[in-house]
Amino acid sequence: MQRALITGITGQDGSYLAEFLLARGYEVHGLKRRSSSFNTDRVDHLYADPHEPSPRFRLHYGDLGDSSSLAWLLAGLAPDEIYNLGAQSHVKVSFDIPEYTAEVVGVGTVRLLEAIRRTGLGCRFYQASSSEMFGSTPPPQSETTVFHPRSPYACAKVFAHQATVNYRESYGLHASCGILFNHESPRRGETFVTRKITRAVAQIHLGAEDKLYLGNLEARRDWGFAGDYVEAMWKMLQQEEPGDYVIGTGESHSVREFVEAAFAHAGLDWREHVRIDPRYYRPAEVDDLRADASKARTRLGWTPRVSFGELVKMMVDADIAELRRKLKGGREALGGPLGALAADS
Ligand code: NAP
Ligand code: F7E
Repeated sequence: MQRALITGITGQDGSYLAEFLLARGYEVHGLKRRSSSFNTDRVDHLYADPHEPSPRFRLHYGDLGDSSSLAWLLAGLAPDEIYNLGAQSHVKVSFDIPEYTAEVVGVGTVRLLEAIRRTGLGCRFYQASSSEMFGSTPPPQSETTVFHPRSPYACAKVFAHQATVNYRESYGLHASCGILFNHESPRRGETFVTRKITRAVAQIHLGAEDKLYLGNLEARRDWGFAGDYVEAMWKMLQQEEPGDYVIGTGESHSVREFVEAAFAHAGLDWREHVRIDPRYYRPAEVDDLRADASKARTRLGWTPRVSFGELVKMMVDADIAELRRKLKGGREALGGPLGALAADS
């Protein structure tokens, strides 16, 4: 049985990847941070009783800021594949906490690579690189496009990316970087723009809210479905030779187009509800991202399945269904107005 370790297993991608690997017969281990409140919502459905003789899904406390926990875990588990998805992944927040972001995203990756090297594991390694690394370089962006990062998050991802390439070249590690463009789902964090929009649409549709405050509506992103993208991560590690791959749909849309489509799907006119609040502007913006994923298509045989329109509908429908359930359950639906909830991101 193949054994995988996933950092960031409690995040959006970690949860889809864990499901994907379990379905392929893997034993899946995940790194989980200590938190004063529950942070395992996205993987609770995968929980296996640790008292069972050989549970195929296990979580372990650890942190990308803590080298010894990483080395100890690797030595004890000896995984065949490691997926490094853990990160402070919010671009706007990285301007507020740049040092922490660099520590977790950048140095955290080196900690993991160094733990692999020093324990002498012959495992395969996946690094979650990002289209944010391209920053202001115009589209389409491919594996050979120059990086021009525009945020502390993107700078840290460039460092982690280059460190991964360096460990591959220096020590022969089977290490691959997936340069993934934005990917979303009903499990997307609530302060990323797509989910912020679809949650607001659900609230407005069901009469729980009236306004949505957003920042720059003109930015363009290549949005795909997270469930499709975790398959590409796995495919990279099944190749005989490691390498770097751009993953995206090849189609870009503005934030405004996403807003229009989401409100229209719920029968609403977005102009009546959306307001601009400059607090959501970033010190430096990434204007236009669109993937040239031809290498992934030809070498990995990977193509996305879910279209932009299907993604918007999937997310709006899921948020409406979730809010209906909460309202029906008689619980406090959201704990405050949307503007307060989404405060600074
Ligand atoms: P996400 O939902 O924000 O999940 C991030 C994960 O990292 C969570 O499990 C989080 O734990 C964990 N984490 C944060 N700080 C940590 C630390 N100090 N030590 C260990 N774990 C830590 O992100 P995602 O959307 O799934 O993205 C997965 C990875 O792909 C990230 O590296 C992200 O930067 C990268 N990426 C994402 C996209 C995208 O569009 N989604 C595109 C390109 C690259 P908690 O649950 O406890 O917070
Ligand atoms: O912003 C604009 C904002 O926060 C998208 C992360 O997963 O993808 C993600 O980073 C765009 C930006 O994602 C609001 O200015 C307008 O232009 O959803 P986002 P991101 O910054 O693209 C990359 C690939 C990653 O690697 C990251 O980890 O939307 N925007 N108004 C807004 N954005 C937010 N969050 N909130 C707004 O109110």
